[in-house]
This record gives sequence, structure tokens and C-alpha cells, in this order.
Amino acid sequence: MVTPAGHTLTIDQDRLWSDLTGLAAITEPDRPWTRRSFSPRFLEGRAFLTRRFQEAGLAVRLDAAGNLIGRLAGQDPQAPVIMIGSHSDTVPSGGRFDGVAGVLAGLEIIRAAADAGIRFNHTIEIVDFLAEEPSDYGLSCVGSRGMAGVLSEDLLGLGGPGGETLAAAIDRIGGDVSRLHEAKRDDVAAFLELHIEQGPVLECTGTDVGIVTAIAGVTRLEIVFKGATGHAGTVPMPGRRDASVAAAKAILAVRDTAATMAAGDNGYFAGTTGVVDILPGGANVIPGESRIIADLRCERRDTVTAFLATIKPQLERIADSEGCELATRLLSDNPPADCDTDLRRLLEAMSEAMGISSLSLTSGAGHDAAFVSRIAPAAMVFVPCRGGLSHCPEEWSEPGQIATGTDLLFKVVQNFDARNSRGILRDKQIDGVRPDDATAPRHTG
Ligand code: HGY
Ligand code: MN
Ligand code: MN
Repeated sequence: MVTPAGHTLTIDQDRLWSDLTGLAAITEPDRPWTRRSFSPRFLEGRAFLTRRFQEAGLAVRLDAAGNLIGRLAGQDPQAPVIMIGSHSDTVPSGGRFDGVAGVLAGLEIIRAAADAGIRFNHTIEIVDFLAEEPSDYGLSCVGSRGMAGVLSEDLLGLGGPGGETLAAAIDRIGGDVSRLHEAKRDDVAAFLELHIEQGPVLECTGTDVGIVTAIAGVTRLEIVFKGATGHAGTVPMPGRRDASVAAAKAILAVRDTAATMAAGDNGYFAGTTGVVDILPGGANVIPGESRIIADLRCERRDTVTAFLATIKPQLERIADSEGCELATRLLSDNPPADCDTDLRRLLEAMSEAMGISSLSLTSGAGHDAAFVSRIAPAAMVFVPCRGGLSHCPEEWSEPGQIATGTDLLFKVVQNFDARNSRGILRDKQIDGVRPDDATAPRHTG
């Protein structure tokens, strides 16, 4: 098939799109494109993926961190793993492509290789990482943290709905935190993640794919104010200790401080308050407690450090002015992650060999690749999404756009596999990659 951009595909666009549509149909009926991690709907989505993985000849397992892994053994039992993956959970009323495009792109590569009679030297693994989105336990990237060996006891003890801990939730969906150490990997030669850009750059510049240079650091700060609940009608205005007013002032302080950081010479920075809980939540009750979560993104670690040092005294002044107590807690605090330069170079070379346009860009969104990059060389390829919209029902990417990105990954996997069959992670030949090497599929079976 030839895409609208004129690229002749070696993967099956219709088969890939059919899976994207099939998985998208598994959603909370009243909130399109919603499969919250750990929920029954999420588990339905996993059952769908398990069937598709097995139909493609993959050996399927759940690792101890709750990651769904499809494995195709390579011809060389000594060679390390080439891993391709992303996530199938969503934000509430989120996107139908965020995460799933990367998981299904990996599956399509497996099937396209089989169709072409290609047998890889490396073992190939396709991964659906558990809970990449901020879960109801307050943590994101749960499975990829587990694979990176950084899912600490503190994090496992985070509480969620009905008082269930994150550890119990992982066990409930098939992981096994008593064996969590087994989820940590040291046998991955390369990790590749395809993802929609979730921003406007590729669409605005008319570029086929984005090659990610670095993934923004993500820090989430929980801010709790405790005042005094009371009758909305009988308590006089002076002297109220209204926690909702403190929260309102704090939301503005987060926005203004982040805007100042973003405008300075600090690299990419963003601050958002997406969670606002006002308790007890009665229209005629003065809120005695409020909880907000500030989501901070940084390209440079020192900027988020400066933000936290700046916002803390502001929050204390707000608490004093509203007669509230203040408590803050870092729910997560992860530094920016660089993508692997050799893999980026290979992505650039294969894009050129395919005749598709590419540009390099930083990811303001967090991704599982940020954690996997702690245990293996990792790279990401972005495909355009309409209007740069994401984390909303309007999220959309064209079949040809996703297929082009998938085809690029297919070429990269073939090239990397051919040049690194003994797990030589830094094969110098990658620098001198010859396009003809990349496009000619190898028939070894
Ligand atoms: O929040 C993020 O950046 C990602 O979409 N989970
Ligand atoms: Mn997301
Ligand atoms: Mn995502």
C-alpha cells in the first residue's frame, strides 16, 4: 500500500488499523476512549491484546510488575532482546491512540516480518507497560518503573480506591510484587516506542515523523490545605478558614510561577493543576479541606528544583492568609531522560532511506521509554496527531501516519538486528548505515 505521502509500506496498514479500532471499542461506554489501569475495562483490553499476540505466534506472559509481554525467540539464543512497546491504559475520556499505537505497531512488525519470511537474530518482545498514565494510586509508569527496578516499597504502599494499595492492585491484575526483582531487565539491547506526538509540531511543519531527543522530566506535587468546615449560611465571612480559596490561590501561583519559568532561559517547562479535590463537597458547606496536584514538566532538572524552591514560600503565605494548615508531598519526581544517540541516528538514516521527512524534538509528555532508558538504549518515534490534540476524545491520527511510523520502526528493527546479532550495542556500522542495507529485507528462514 502507498500512503498519501507517497511511501510504499512493507507493513499492513489495514490490519494495524483494524486492531486500533478493535482496541478502541473497548472503552467505558459513557466516557469514550477510557480504559483506566487496573479497571475491568483495562483487563478486557489486555485480553484483546493477549489474543492478538498469541495469534501472531508470540509467547505471552505477565511479568512480576504487571507488564504484558509477547516474546518471539530469535535465531541466536545468545543475542539480547529488541523490545518494542508502550501502554494500553488511558487517561479519563482520553485518547484512542495514546499508548496503544505503540503496542500495536510492535505487533504489526511481528506479523509483517512473518509475512516477509524474515526471522530475526534477536529475540523480539512486544510490551504493554502497566499503568503509564497517572493511576488511581497516584503513580504513573508503574510497569516501566518495575522493569527499571525503581518501584520502591514506598510507591508500592500508595493507597487507592477502597484503601487498596498499589502492591495489592499489581497482584490483583496478575503481577507478583513478592517477585518484583525478577521484573528488572538487563538483557535489552534496544527499546523502541512509537507514540503520537500529542503536540502540533509535526502537523504544523508537514513532517512525517518526529525523532525524540529527550523526554521531559515529570514531577507531581500534592498540595493539601486544611481549614475549617462550616455552614455556608451562618458562618460570617470574616475569619473563615476556607480551604477552597487557598486552593484557588495556589492554582494561580502554580500557573504564574510556571509561566515565568517557561518564559525564562530554562529550556522547556510547563506547570498544570489537573486534579482539584474540594472536601466535603457540599454546596452549602464551607470546604474544610482541599487537595490539588501540580504536574510539572522540565527539560532541565535545575528548573524544576528552582520551581519547587519558589512555590513553597508562596504556598505557606497562602495558607497563612486563609488560616489553613499546609501539607505538600512529592508524588513523583523523575528527571528528564535522553534518548540513545545511536538509535536516533539509525531512525534518521532509515527515514532518509525510506524517503520520509523527519525532525528531532523534545517530548513534553512523559513516556515509559523514560524509565526503560535506565536499563537499555531507548528511542522514540512520534507520528502526527490532528491539531496536536491528545488526552481528549478528539485525539486522532491518520491510518497512513501511524503506518508510516510503524514501517520506519520495522526498518530500524531489521537493520539493528542485522548489525548487532551478537548484542554489540554500539555497532559502528550504524554510523555508516547504507540505505540499501536497510530496505532490503533479509530472508533467513
Ligand atoms: O502525562 C504524560 O505526559 C503522559 O501522557 N502519560
Ligand atoms: Mn498519555
Ligand atoms: Mn502515552
